[in-house]
Amino acid sequence: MIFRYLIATLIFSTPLIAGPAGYNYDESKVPEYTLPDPLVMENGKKVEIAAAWKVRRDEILGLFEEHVYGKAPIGRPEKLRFVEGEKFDDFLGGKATLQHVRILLFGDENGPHLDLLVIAPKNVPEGGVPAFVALNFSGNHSVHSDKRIPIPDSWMRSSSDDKKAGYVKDNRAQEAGRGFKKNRWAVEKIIDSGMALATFYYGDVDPDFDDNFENGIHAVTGKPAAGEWGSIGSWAWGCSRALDYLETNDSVDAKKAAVFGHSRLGKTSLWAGATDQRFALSISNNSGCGGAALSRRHFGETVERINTSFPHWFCDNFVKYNENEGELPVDQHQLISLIAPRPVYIASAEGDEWADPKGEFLSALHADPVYRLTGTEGLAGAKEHPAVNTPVGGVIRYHVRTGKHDVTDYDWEQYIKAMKDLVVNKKDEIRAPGEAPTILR
Ligand code: GTR
Repeated sequence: MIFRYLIATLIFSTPLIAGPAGYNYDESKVPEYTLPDPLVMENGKKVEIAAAWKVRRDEILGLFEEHVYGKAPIGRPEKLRFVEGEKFDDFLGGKATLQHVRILLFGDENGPHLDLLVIAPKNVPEGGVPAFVALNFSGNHSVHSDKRIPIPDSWMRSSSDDKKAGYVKDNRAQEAGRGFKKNRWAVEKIIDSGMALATFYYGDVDPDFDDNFENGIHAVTGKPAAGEWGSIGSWAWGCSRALDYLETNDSVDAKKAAVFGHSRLGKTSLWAGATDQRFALSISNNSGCGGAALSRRHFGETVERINTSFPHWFCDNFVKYNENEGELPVDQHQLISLIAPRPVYIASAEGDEWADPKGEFLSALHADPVYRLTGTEGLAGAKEHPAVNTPVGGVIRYHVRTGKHDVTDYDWEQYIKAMKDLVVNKKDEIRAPGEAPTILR
């Protein structure tokens, strides 16, 4: 009896932390740190007017390229070509269309390609509807069980559960995986809100394993130099190619496109929003270390751990900051600042300590001065990490929801609302402060 009591006490008194042991999950153990000021130039000069932000922005962008994500060695390939499949108009009981589009990255049918699944409302107004450009982890066919969605032929990573369930076999997606991630995709809510979803499998651009950059897009562009893109940089580049296509699609208003990703793909969506200013909104869901979370806080995942577990994600120079975050010339609040003054949404989950929810909020808070300087209301006065399920902010929005590392309907409801407020109705529209040019978007 006493023994049972002891066991129960042990189980229930040990905090349930979602993350590997041996890392810091204790707020009191966060080291003292000083963040680089996004509004102070490398030469020490303060950026005081919005017009000067562009110069500082270029500087910060260069630092992220050189030290964190790596510079993309190519932009839009000259021979980029789109092959549109049939557009079915009976999707979701006839209220939506479904179309498969192959983006031939270098125009060659046998060369690298990215398959985009475009789901749009059937009746679209002149000029098209706003769209979520979203990276997916497990293939377009995993997003919805419709049999017409092609199964990817690219290399696919798989968990032991995915293998057991037969979703992935020998690193190839299988028919059995049709729709197996649909709980993460609020397809019907998106359509009912008059918006489109354009999604692609990130592994089409670059396979997510340490292959010494021999496959995917790196096989074409060559082994990256120390300051050139890793996989995250290439996935973000893929988001831009998806947007290139959407600019040609009549159902979509490509000027109202949000880039969305979860976890490692949330790191990617922030980098995509930073590097491609055509994105009207950038959404990072539970992106954590190397995404929205401040590296210097040393809470949950660390730079050393991420570079060790995933050596292919960032550029080689990033390794210099393993256990050495204080020397980083930037921190992740400056990644958010690169998106200013365009809207950004950062979302955390309470049970996702590994991603450091508070550190994700603090990035938003420390990017706020840039959003204000560039004429927006930024976080709209929010100063403290908010209570769960209480979204805060203006053009910078943030929420921490209950639950674990995941994408839920609650998250999508907030993103759809942000899209309506910030992209469609421009409710939090940029005001014109004294000397600022009206719009820097
Ligand atoms: C984890 C990694 C995180 C996060 C996550 C994911 O293993 O440590 O940074 O990116 O994977 O992408 O699912």
